[in-house]
Amino acid sequence: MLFRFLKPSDVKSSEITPANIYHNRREFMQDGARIGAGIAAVAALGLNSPEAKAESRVLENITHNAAFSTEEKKTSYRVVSSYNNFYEFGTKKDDPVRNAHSLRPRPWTVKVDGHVDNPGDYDIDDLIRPHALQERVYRMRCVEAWSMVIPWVGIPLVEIIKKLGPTSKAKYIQFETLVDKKQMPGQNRRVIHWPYVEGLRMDEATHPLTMMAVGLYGRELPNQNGAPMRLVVPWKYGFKGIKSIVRISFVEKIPRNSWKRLAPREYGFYANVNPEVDHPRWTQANERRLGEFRRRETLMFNGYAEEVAHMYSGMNLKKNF
Ligand SMILES: Nc1nc2c(c(=O)[nH]1)N[C@H]1C(S)=C(S)[C@@H](COP(=O)(O)O)O[C@H]1N2
Ligand SMILES: [Mo]
Repeated sequence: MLFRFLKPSDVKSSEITPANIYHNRREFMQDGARIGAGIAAVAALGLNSPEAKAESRVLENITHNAAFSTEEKKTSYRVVSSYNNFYEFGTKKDDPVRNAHSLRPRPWTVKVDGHVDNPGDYDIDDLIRPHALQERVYRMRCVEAWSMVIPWVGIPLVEIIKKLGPTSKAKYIQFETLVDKKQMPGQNRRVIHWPYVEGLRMDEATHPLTMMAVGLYGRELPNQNGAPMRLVVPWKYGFKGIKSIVRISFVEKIPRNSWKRLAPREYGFYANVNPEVDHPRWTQANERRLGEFRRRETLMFNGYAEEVAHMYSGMNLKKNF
């Protein structure tokens, strides 16, 4: 039993099962039996820290969107919240869960600028609250060839875009993460250029699958998953899903996203999941779903080809990787 740190008596079932939506208790609390040893060790380490035990707040009035959800087995909450990439808190997978307690997700202001009718400084609650929260279970695929299935809570990004009103000059949307060395100690090291920057072409940003997430498993986002709001684009590699967003800019030119800026031969702007285009240092043809042993074949556009392939027709995806 690898998860001996978390005893069932530590958490009452009424606290871990969101009252408003159904989640299988086994998915939420799944023990280490089916999880590979390395991952289990990381997850156990994470859960042994006090902050990992403090569950985030339950979100009210969430509608489960079955039409946009996979029915594949969800990755357990403990793995989703303890095996993370979030370089602002360190470069190891278990750094974010151990260090992200210093992030303060409220109050939280988002600056909106560029080619847009309604620029300004928005309180996160004014951006999100007018819209109905949805739960969508998405397959997520990291560029490092591991994958998860995550029940996100959020709103379609297009709802925010409609409210902000981009002008015809806006061809791309660009996002930035908070820069604050006190809250994000990993920013004391220049492992990547701060702020973390990501972006989407406007048709990708307004695609109905693209979400601004504020929660997972029926609760507010744990800090290590990008509280209080982060992007979710399920047909792209995970690095497009920028966390803890403080700025949204509507721009004419293609954004200079962080990973492409750091290593342009290895990471592109589009970052569409594509089993036919390998990373220079490893294959992208298959992946390890966290919690499973046998590797899976990676699907074109992470299995969302029917919904998104039309946006890239006529584009050379080997060149535009
Ligand atoms: N600001 C910021 N956003 C980020 C990252 C990061 O280091 N900093 N890592 C990205 C990568 S590589 C991945 S795979 C996903 C991981 O999201 P998760 O930890 O919620 O699963 O976040 C992405 N968003
Ligand atoms: Mo990633």
